[in-house]
Amino acid sequence: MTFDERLSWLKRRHETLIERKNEPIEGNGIFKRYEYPVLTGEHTPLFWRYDLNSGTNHFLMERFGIHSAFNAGAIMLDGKYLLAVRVECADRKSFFAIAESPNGVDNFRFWDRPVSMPEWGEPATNMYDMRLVAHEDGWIYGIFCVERKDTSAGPGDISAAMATAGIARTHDLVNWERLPDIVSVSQQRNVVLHPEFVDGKYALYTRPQDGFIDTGNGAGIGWALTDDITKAEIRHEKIIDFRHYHTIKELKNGEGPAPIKTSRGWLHLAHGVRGCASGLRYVLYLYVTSLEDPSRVIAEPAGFFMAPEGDEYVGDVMNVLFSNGWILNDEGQVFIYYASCDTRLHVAVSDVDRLLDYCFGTEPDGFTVNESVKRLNRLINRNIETGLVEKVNNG
Ligand code: M1P
Repeated sequence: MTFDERLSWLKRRHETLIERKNEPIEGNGIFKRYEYPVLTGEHTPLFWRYDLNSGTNHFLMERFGIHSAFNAGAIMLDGKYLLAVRVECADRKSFFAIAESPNGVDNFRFWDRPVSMPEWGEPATNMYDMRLVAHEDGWIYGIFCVERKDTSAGPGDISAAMATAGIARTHDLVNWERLPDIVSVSQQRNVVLHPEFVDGKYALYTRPQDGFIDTGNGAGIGWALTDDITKAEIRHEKIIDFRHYHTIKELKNGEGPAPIKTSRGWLHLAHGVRGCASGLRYVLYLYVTSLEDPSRVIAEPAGFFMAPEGDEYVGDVMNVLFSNGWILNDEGQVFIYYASCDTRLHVAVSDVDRLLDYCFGTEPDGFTVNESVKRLNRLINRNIETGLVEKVNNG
């Protein structure tokens, strides 16, 4: 292929990928997955990856490797579905880039430039998993994990790292004002800002962890209030959603996007992690907290809401679903942006009524096998008593 032929081929392939229509797949009645991922590394603009000048790149080869696009914060602005995507380069660093779509399920196109996030303190080695929140104070906040080398580790330990919650605010997702990293005695990842003031303070969902990977004594998703977001501190942290033995969140859990306010409570999406022979398994779950006290859990259905399926099992970090973004549109539809295996981003669509019905209509975990069987029998009994089992069996 000549340079020009190859360029046309690349352009055609890229446009076909971006304009590909995405169709819903009928499922469990709680949400609908979509046929294709909404974003992958290949969705990034060609001019990010290729030097398009035949004089300096006569093979038209990639000059900047982009590997994946996943874990995205999400927000609706001016009728557009916007994602603050974690884009990972071939060099393992990830940066944020905004992608927009007119309908939330396909045609996601990256803005021309990645986010230039101002530094605060020691430059970050890596940044990821931004939670976008339109706060009632009028700003849009992004809270994200800032990873830096742990310089206190021994000389041979080159993997030791520290996780801190970075925070920045914006009105347009282009110009960002970086605020001081959130002060906390423990390391923090998966920190999320509650969209409203609580007792006149900013409220944060936290995830205390003793180490960079292990949560150690960190017992679950925490809650902390802070007076001033321009120098936010996690001082008194109470755990609101606990890890628990032999559940989907035995090893760790973490808040997903900021919760959605509904008539029956704050609707939360989170991830739970357990260990198994093949490593860690990340799944998504929902819970609801009280409108009067957003730190009080009032519903938590047993088990996972979403777990990897089919191709979603495979990728850089196997057996992982992770979400840090969802969008509620004016019609009450909820667009859940979830990533599989730290590799690509998907969407599942549901609505508030359905998600609440799932949360309040699904019994909680009883923590023993007998309780699970009793729960199943209660459902079977209801179906038998209403004559519906016979009806279904006899067509
Ligand atoms: O690799 C799976 C996920 O691991 C981390 O999440 P957590 O802190 O809850 O373990 C994050 O690095 C996340 O980005 C990643 O998807």
